[in-house]
Amino acid sequence: MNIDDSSEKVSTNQAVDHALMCNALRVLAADAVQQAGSGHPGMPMGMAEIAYVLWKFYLKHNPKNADWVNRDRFVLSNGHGSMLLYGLLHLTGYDLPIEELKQFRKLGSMTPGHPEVGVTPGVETTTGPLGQGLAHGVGMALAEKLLASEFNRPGFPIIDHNTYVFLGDGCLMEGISHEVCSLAGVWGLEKLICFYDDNNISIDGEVEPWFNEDIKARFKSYGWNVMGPIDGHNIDAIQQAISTASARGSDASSKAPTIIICKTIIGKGEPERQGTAKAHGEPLGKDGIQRMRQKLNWDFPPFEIPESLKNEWDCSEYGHALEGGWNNLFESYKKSYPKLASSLEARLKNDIVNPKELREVVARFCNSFDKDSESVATRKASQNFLNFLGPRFKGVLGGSADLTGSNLTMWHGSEPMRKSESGTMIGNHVNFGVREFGMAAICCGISLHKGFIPYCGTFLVFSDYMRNAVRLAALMNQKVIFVFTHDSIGLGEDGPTHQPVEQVASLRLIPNLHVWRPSDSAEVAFAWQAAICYEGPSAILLSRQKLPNFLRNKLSLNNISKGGYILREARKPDVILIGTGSEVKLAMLASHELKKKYGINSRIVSMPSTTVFEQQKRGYKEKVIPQDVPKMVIEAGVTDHWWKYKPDVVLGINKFGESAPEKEVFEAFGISTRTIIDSVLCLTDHKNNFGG
Ligand SMILES: Cc1ncc(C[n+]2csc(CCOP(=O)(O)OP(=O)(O)O)c2C)c(N)n1
Ligand SMILES: [Mg+2]
Repeated sequence: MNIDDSSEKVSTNQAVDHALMCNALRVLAADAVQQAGSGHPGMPMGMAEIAYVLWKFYLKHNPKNADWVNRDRFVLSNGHGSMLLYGLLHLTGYDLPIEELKQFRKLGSMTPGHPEVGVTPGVETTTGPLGQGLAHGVGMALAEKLLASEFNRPGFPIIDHNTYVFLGDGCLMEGISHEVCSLAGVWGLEKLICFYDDNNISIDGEVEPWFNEDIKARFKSYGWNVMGPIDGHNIDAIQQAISTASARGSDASSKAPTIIICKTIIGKGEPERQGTAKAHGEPLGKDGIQRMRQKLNWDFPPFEIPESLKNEWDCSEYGHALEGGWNNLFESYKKSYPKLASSLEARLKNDIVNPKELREVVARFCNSFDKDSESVATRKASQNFLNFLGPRFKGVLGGSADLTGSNLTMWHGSEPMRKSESGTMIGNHVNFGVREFGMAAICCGISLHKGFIPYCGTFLVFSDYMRNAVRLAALMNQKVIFVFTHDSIGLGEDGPTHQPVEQVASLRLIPNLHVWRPSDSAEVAFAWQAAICYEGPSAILLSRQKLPNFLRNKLSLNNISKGGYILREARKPDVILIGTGSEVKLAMLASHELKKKYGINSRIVSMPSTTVFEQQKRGYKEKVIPQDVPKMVIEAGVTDHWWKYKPDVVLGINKFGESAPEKEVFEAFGISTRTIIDSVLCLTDHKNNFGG
């Protein structure tokens, strides 16, 4: 093996039997899949050499402190090969005992079918949905570059790490890989180093008939540094490639991410299945396991790794020294730049927005506009709020998928994020281009890295494009704020392709995701506050059209954060009108008329977040929506979601919209004060009494 002196970590121990080291990974994976009765042995067996060289000789990490802030990030985007990662974590000394590998894919184990962040120490992100791990990697590399640009000082490369991604054919077939690799190219993320497992196989067989593009040319056109193809089983070739790639990574002027194309044989080591789709996703079987042991000359029983090999694999001491060196550097940085150091420390703990200060910002904002007079679209109210929020808190990082002027995600201090001449990154608002899915997944990666609260915008109807990334953010409990504007048929003339009807309800189906649909400026501010304080992801749904601001007393103002509250009380209500977003205005208008013309008392419940309302105490919920009073819900979307509140009427839209000006579309669908009044009259039997 050709050892590069510049690498601190490369062992000069020529006596190490590299084949044995790699086979330890291979066999662990095959045995664990065999024991589990399901799983994917092919990828770990095919990428064993690449994984070995990277983890043993290059990856900067400390197994005894998986959260060390300046560690290199490792992402297994082809997450079906989870056993490769578990093997690596176990062997290098993470808190992942062999018993856990024996429990692969079992309930409650630390080794779930696909890697899950928060379950296994050392797993940086949840992968399995192909292509998204790569996007998380891009987000992590972007976060690294932004933090380095903000906090590093001459002689103090405090934030300075690589992001390594393993990916397969499947990841590159997925459209999201195009979105995010294009961005990584223009951003010049030189510390992003990807390994493409070019094994010519996916589940359906040899990939030529469905995946035949020129990957080299594709990545060159993105502006990447493309290396290979190399023999992905040749230790020297892999080592040389990583040396070159990481040397470029430490030179900001190279300004290009790297992809190393590695020709590999899936399932290498099992002579009958290797190189075929049969190796991809099923246990090798008793015979296959035996054939593998014979072929690899591996005489040890399942889950037994010889002590000498284990010692050679262990990176604990190396990691301890590495982090120690960094700690010393950080101590002197602290002395030279105490303010920067403490702000960086807070940022990396995700202590980005102080809740008390945030409450003050919300209060100041709520005092800044004239209630009951102004008419402002909630998307504009959101921008107004960001103008209060932005200057107070660094680390809130915005962006939009080419709809900045519509989503109003920029505030007066926003600077478009750009790569500077010297290769550093400037700015705090990201132009993601028309790449909704990539944007959402990149934001998830930024959040996983730590240091920022990312928020990103597009039209609500396109939330479907990014849905699985929103789902992963929810699964991982990452604080990403999705700003979805143009939240109903109220967007008007753009018509049914752009008018969301099922999206509000369908977002509410995602566990952990807090969905907010505010009705006016105050609710917008409280939605932002809630989203920033909530540890998981939130979606804030905003109107294109102008809406009035409502008067509130202090109690109802504070109750906004409960997700649903009494906005207008009526003594002994005859009916309760429940509305969200732009439809609260209609409920208010109807309520006035019901009282004036028919003497009907109506209570208005504004429900900006059903998700959050449902988490409130039973007593509170029953007080706001008692069972024994007739109820009507008004929301310009599909109605299914609402029946669980046992309303008498749900006024909504169970078909696609129409292209016409806002007011006409609302009228055409009967989302109007007239319909509300008529329904209430029927509901309360006033129709007969009043002859209506
Ligand atoms: C988005 C998504 N679609 C489908 C799958 C199911 N799936 C898992 S692995 C795989 C094939 C991937 O091929 P490749 O990346 O080449 O993996 P290899 O067989 O080489 O290990 C598929 C379709 C998935 N995990 N994610
Ligand atoms: Mg493949």
